[in-house]
Amino acid sequence: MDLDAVTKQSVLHAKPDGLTLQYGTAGFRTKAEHLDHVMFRMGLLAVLRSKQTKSTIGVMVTASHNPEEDNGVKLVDPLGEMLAPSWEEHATCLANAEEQDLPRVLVDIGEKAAVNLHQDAFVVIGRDTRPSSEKLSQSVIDGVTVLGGQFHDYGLLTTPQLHYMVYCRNTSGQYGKATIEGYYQKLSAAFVELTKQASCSGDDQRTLKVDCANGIGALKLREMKHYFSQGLSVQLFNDGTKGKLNHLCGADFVKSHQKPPQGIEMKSNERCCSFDGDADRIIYYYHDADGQFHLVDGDKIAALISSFLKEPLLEIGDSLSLGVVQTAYANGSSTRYLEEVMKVPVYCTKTGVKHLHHKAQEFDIGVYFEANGHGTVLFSKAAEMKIKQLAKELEEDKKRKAAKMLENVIDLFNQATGDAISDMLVIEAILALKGLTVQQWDALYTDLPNRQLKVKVADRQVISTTDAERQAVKPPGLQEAINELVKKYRLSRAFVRPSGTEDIVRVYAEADSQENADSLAYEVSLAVFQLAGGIGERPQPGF
Ligand code: NG1
Ligand code: ZN
Repeated sequence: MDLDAVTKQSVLHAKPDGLTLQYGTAGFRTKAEHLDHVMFRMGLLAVLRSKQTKSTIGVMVTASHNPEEDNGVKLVDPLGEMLAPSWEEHATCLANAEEQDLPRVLVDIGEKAAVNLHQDAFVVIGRDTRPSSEKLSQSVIDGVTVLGGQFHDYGLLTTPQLHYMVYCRNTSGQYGKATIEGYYQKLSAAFVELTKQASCSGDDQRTLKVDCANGIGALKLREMKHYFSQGLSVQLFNDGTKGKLNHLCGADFVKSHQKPPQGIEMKSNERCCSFDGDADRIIYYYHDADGQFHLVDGDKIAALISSFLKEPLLEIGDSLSLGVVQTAYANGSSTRYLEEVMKVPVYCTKTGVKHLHHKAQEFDIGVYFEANGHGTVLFSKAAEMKIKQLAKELEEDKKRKAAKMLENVIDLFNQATGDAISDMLVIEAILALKGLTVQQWDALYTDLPNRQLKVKVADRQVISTTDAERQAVKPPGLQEAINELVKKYRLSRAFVRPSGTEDIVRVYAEADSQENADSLAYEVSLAVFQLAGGIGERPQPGF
């Protein structure tokens, strides 16, 4: 390591005094103007990680569903996964090191992680459409270069596309070609193949309105739609030509406000969906004939997909294990439906896809979705090989067809991470194959009314949780207070946890009616405010 060069370059990406940031569930995230030094240093770290793993590492510059003024950065590990936990710590140390300590911290990480500094390093970089992203990704490149790493800058990409590139490069192209055309071709071919078996349904069913959150999803979907146009026609809204990123639109807005985004024309019973700002989340919704809005969220996506998968799995007669992974935010009705009606095992992990992804790897087929629409289906290598073999060998026509269908499903899901585009194509294929309308899909079960709120506190780390974040163990008295409040309502549940991406505490409540879910959420917010050091205005009732 040429530490002198690092020191010299680092001055050009100086850390503001006193600023400390934490590598959270989605990397670093804050106002864009505070991130230049973090980007440079993540370039440095990516080189070390690449040398240590002897693999290509990804760096994505995005703040996902957060406001346009924010930005963020996260590293992508060799198989498309989130960065390993011990390296998250290295990332936090490196980002917070004062200028003069930077060389020492770098050497320290190198030693602790036993990095062979003579190894070559290769880093791939992607960014979203935020005005700040181009300059910030240049800072990443400066960091990579000063440590002698090689890089490829993909420029504008969705987050899942960058994960895909990393995965392709580290599996010698076996998973797919590490180019944007490679991504379009792989997914579109699987989609077209899968939907071939659908009996032709009316035109109506094969059009989808997509709210792109004024983000990168619009650019990429516009390029990609020609590849699958024979199977599906998508109409793009909030495509970034006028509105602001994630402002009054996008998956996060729709899910948390439980209402349609601005800028989309919805006719009754028309199927619509929203991506978030970096296109790794997708949420569906529609207006019924009475003008009532219905949200079809990540939980219902998981329900649709797992019920779809059960049939061909049964048909091929091979006992491959299927499991669904959720978080505490999963609607209680969805968990009940999956366990009691679908009879699939359901597991709950902490919030953040890395936890879900990890758990899902324990199954032959692991379906994981956060309620907010981030998720995918993972097939173990063994399951994939078995299915591919059966698709070739099986004599009986029906069985072979089932295996072939599963084979296409494997190719259609982004195996590296949750991906709005890939998930959208899977969902559209299932609806077409099953001849289902969005209303029929929605009717699988009825969501319990729920409400999510945010509370500002002086230090959100005063709250600590257990049982996959469903119980608060600190501060004293908080869980007892929540238990008492929950008892007042029917079919109720509530929990609180410090956000991993924002400086707030999140409150979740569900109950038998919207009114009750709202008042339970409000009462729990008050308890948090009082017992966990609330700051600013006290929570107010009503929404
Ligand atoms: P935090 O801020 O830790 O709640 C949010 C989402 C997560 C995940 C991350 C990363 C909720 C309640 N939380 O995390 O599910 O998507 O952002 O983007 O939706
Ligand atoms: Zn996102």
